[in-house]
Amino acid sequence: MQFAIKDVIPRQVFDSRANPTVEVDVILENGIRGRGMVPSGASTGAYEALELRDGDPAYFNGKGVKKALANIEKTIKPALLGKDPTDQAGLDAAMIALDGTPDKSRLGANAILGCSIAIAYAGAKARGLPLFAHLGGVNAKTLPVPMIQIIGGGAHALNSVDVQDYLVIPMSAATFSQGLEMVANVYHAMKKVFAKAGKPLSVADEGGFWPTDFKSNEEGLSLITEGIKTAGYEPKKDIAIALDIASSEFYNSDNRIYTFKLENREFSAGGFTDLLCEWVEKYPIISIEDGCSEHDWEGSALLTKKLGKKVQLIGDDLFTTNIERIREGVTRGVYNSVLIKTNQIGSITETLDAAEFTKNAGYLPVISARSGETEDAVIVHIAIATNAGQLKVGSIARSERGAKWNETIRMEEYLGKKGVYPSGALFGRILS
Ligand code: 2PG
Ligand code: MG
Repeated sequence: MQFAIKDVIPRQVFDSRANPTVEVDVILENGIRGRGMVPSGASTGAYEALELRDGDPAYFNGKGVKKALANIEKTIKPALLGKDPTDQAGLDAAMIALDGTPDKSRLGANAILGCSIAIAYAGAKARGLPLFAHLGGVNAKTLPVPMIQIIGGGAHALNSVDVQDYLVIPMSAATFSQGLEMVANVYHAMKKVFAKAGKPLSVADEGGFWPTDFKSNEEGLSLITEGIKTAGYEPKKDIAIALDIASSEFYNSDNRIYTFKLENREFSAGGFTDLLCEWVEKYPIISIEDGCSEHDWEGSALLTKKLGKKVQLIGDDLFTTNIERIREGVTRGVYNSVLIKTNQIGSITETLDAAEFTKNAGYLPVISARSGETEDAVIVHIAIATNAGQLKVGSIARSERGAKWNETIRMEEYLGKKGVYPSGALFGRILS
């Protein structure tokens, strides 16, 4: 078989935070090569699949991935050699069975995912198709509405603010490119807004602005609203704000308290969800991710009761791209949207399954990058393959982020008139 897998070559490379990560090349008999690179989170959910690190403090603070590489070499590679790379579901299932644990802790989710992505690229090339078409079939054609970080905080900026991501979503753009252009205009306008406010800046992990002297978490909301106006847009109608509160990072499960360290304030779930309601009243917010902790189902249900008809409520740490957890959320009526991250679950097939399950449940899937990224753009193809409608990548600046936005521009061009762009209409149900 000229398209059979002939070789699997794992190596350790570096991600955008200079941490080691897994890269895998899958090579076919006829020389075709597919390459997978594995991203890595910082504010990771407790229920994520296991990222296998070496744990040797003398080597990259324990973050080496040599054990994952060895698992690929010794256990995964022999199972893949001679196999058909277009059988994504079959090969992913084989790797999952070889691991045999619920959280991929034997071989490592990073080992399995690196191979899974490389297989996907090799399979697409073998079929002469762009990756999204290989994974999604003939009706894969929806370009994602971008969700783009303007200010980074939380674990991505030494906790200078408690809220992790202040992002924007273009609402009135007619095409993906136009939406990106609008966000780029806001990004540049923000430089003026920060200069006027006299804010010293650094760069957060996902390429967004990192203001080092915020006095409150709310400051980011008023500054971005000003940035939207400075760029010539009408807040909410043209460009809306999205937040990733990442509140698991500052929730104490023992006393069930949320703490904003920056402001020295403590909240019960009731108080914290009230604060989020106040922000929604005052600012052009359309989406809130992880408004309550991954350990706080009751708070999450309360937030849904208060805002579930007005705002997209995304579960990231709460759901961890895991169908069992998404099912629990749907059954409890918690949130209305799911963040989908490849390495939270650890294979392409399970990622596609999670997106499909989310859509079938009537929730909105948002395909997402991690804070530690690479030049790989597989998530763009997953977004189009699943017709998910939304993509969250971090900032519009920095090349590991640009790799995704630029790949989407290319796919928009490739799809041409066939491409569909959902625009702000995507939020019709929750805006009504
Ligand atoms: C998140 C991501 C991206 P991390 O929380 O959604 O912003 O961060 O990859 O660190 O989990
Ligand atoms: Mg998140």
